[in-house]
Amino acid sequence: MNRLVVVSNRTADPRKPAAGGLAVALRESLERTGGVWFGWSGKLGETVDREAAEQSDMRVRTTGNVTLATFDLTREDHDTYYLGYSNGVLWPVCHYRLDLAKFDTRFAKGYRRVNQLFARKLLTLLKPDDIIWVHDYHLIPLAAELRAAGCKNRIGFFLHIPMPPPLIMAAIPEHEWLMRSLFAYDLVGFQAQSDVTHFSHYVEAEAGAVRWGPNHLRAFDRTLQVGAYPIGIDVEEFVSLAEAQDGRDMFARMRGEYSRRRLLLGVDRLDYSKGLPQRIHAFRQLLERHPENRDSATLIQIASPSREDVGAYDDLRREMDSLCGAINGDFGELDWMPVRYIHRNVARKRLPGLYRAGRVALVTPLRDGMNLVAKEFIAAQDPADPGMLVLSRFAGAAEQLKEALLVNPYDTQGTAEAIHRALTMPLTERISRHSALLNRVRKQDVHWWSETFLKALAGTEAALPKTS
Ligand code: ADQ
Repeated sequence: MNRLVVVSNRTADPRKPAAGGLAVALRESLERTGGVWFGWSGKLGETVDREAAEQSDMRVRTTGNVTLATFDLTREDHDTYYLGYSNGVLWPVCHYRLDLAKFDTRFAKGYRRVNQLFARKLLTLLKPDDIIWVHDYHLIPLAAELRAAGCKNRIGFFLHIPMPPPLIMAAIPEHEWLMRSLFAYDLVGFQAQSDVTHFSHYVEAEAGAVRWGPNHLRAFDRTLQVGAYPIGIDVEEFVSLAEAQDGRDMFARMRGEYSRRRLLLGVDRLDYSKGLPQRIHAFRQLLERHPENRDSATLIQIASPSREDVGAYDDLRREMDSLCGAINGDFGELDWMPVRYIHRNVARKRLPGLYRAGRVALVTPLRDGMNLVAKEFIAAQDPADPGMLVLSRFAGAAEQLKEALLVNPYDTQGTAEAIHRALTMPLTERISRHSALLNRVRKQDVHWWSETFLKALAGTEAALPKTS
């Protein structure tokens, strides 16, 4: 059995409860194959001397059957590769926010340099028949760097964020290099079919790629397998969290506190891609257009702090403070505040209980690779009296979750009407929509996701069309 080597910007100990869905998904394959998870430690090395930093040892820790290997970055590498290029160029552009992108050749250089560093360090750990799975936008050129150093292993890549349409991608000065780099992988997975389409259109238009059977593209003298592998959640883990003491306590507290009112929920990282100001505007319209919801509906918006050292996030924080303050000032009563805005993280064990107390979830990003909150909300509901999901059509999850109320978050009035419909939806309709949604969330869970991707990666050569 080939050993699995996972590479991502940050690693997580898969045995720790707070490790999150990705770690849970990969745990099984890592344990089964005695695998390695390799990435940045999250720490900045003391030294300012890059050469010394490069030679500094990796931290390699093996627990059970799984090895975690991490290394530190220098401050400059962190500022250019992580803050500058990954989160200041790729994140905004992939979320269609060219206005927020900061194109700077220093960032591009740092991004390439750190990918080369990842490659050099990773090569010291690799065995010839390891299967390598690289994650996300921080590491697009990693396989190309590995190949340049002679690596022949099978390498797959999964992009957790959206692939933008060709003309948006083309705004990145290094777009051609980035997209060409993807052809060094054997399999490239995206969240949604629309991402696959954008990528195919890009390489067809910009690189003269030809389609090679249903799942292959040929360009730059290589044949690449591509596909949509929508990431899911660990439904069983989520249900057991909902049933555990913390989950039940949270549910009882919320139901007690809001017994007279219907609860609307928003749970996000405070990120401009999540459409938070637009959501507050839509909720305001709801109160204006349907005053019967005043005093009877409360929106709890949790927005966990995120990337606070990237400038665009400061503006968003200020905007949210001001919008929530204004709506509470204009509509609030002595015993009712329309919005409870909480700029903090909520412990993972409390989320299911909170979701279950919600009558409506507002998952309305302007653009999102997938959005796992939508799936977590569905998994946490009581099937006999489920809450309703209002979901942006621009979230990757919308391709799968058709029975949610799909909205265009830029359309404030339309979103307000959908929220009203969700709040007033009859029980029978809620039950039938929820049961269809839950089926799909269960079937295509996070285990399905990792197994399907890894199976396709293992079979990439056999899957090559005969004509190639
Ligand atoms: P994120 O943009 O971080 O991830 P998302 O999928 O919404 O987005 O959430 C990831 C996890 O964070 C979920 O498990 C959720 O419960 C948790 N979370 C979010 N807000 C929280 C809060 N305020 N408090 C506590 N926990 C919170 C990227 C892409 C997504 C894609 C994921 C996985 O942007 O589109 O779904 O990766 O591929």
